Amino acid sequence: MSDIKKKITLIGAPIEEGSGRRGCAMGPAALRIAGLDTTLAELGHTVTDEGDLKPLPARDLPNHKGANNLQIVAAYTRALDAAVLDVARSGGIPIILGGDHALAMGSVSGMARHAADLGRPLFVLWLDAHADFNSPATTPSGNMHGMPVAFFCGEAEFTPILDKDRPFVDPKNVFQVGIRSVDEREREEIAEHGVRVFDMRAIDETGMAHIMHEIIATVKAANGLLHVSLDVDFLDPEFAPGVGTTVPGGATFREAHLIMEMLCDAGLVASLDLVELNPFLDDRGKSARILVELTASLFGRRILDRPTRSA
Ligand code: Z70
Ligand code: MN
Ligand code: MN
Ligand code: MN
Repeated sequence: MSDIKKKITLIGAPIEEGSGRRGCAMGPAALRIAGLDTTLAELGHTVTDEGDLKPLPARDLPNHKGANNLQIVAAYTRALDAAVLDVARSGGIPIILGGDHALAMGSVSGMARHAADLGRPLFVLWLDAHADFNSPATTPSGNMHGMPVAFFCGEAEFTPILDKDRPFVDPKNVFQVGIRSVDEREREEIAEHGVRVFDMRAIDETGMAHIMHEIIATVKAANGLLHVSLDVDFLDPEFAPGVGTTVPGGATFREAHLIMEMLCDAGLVASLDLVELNPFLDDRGKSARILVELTASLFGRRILDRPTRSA
């Protein structure tokens, strides 16, 4: 499976206005400097870099007190929705170089449109310390990087940002892995909506391999497409310090690689976000490099040639 050569397109999305601090706009540059394109090309894939999106603020939208920088976040959402759909439709795998996690409103919307065109369900694997299930009505901060999952799961608060006819993702098709910082209202919302959550305790109790077998089997059984959204803070800060909010007790280097290796063998991944990298806070490029290494594992780098062990 993993030996299939792919058409991969890199899309830079230097948005930082969703995060409430500066630095994520440098993320795409750091991922390029860490060698993302050449690493993927060396694995035999055809890699195209579309450069960075430069969206114009969506001046048609009003300011909203629960949604900081709504105009620029909406602009990225619209631009990414279109760009990601375009790449996927032409048979490519979009990799979005973030940028803060608000960009997933656009990338997941684009993939949801693509999946709807194909008549297949879209699944999302959300690798993050946070649930990102706030809305302008529940947010404690107003920061829109804490909202993308609620957005693409169809919370009504968001309808002005993109047209209301966009397809949503069924919350039951969203797997959150690595969660360890959840707001009170988010706790209620994810339970109500039926998001499938594997928090750090679940990882410790059952092990990452078991969880991934279950996720992969579910997506396969439904003939689904899988979008992976990787927030740097999924990883323990020991391995990836280059992020605005470090949350202790995260995934290890090996757990993260195992996810990527198993996903590679499963051959289900249609698109990938690399988000929340803040090079201004990083330690000599360490976090940018680990994101490149993990992406390499997802696209075919392996230690030995052998298949995934069965569940
Ligand atoms: C909090 C909020 C957050 C980072 C997402 C935090 C959100 N739940 N922080 N990603 N780094 O403000 O909504
Ligand atoms: Mn996040
Ligand atoms: Mn996070
Ligand atoms: Mn709700």
